[in-house]
Amino acid sequence: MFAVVVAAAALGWGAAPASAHNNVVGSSPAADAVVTEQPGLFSVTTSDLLLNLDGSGSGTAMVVTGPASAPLFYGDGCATVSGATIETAAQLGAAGEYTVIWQTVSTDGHSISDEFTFDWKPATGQSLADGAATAPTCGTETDAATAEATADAGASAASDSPLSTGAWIGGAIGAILLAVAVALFVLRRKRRR
Ligand SMILES: [Cu+2]
Repeated sequence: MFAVVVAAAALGWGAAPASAHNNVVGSSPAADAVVTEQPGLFSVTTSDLLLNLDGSGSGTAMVVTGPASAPLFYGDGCATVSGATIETAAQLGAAGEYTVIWQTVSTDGHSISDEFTFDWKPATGQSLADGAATAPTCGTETDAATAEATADAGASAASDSPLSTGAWIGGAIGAILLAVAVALFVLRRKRRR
């Protein structure tokens, strides 16, 4: 699996101009797919290597949300960068349409983000996750624990409106800009030597 990703990254690297924006070449699950078993991992593969700014995937985030009627959030919001691919782990909840929202940093240093949807029709015997009422922010365990407690509390907690996906992306873009600034600063220092 890892070798395939690396090979795809190498092909993308050779085919695309070095300064180009990465394009999305695929995802797992595929966009608009009907999914019947817990995928476990969700990924987006792009046409070129992604910037892994500090080696820990800062500037990259993914969240799985759904179903459409009363969206909850699944996973911890953390995503890992591997070559041209980003991925996150999550267990899905009730059946319905789910959206994977993601963002990462293109080879040229630009932030790229998008989303795709798929249809979750769990086969019998699939265990379903509860989901969280608020969007996860990777690395803040306290927020995640609070969100899960809120979700468990049920309908009475519905007044805590979930963070909109726009606000979620907006907050993370600030982190990306900072990370890019740091990366450029480090690159300049290296060139001077
Ligand atoms: Cu670009």
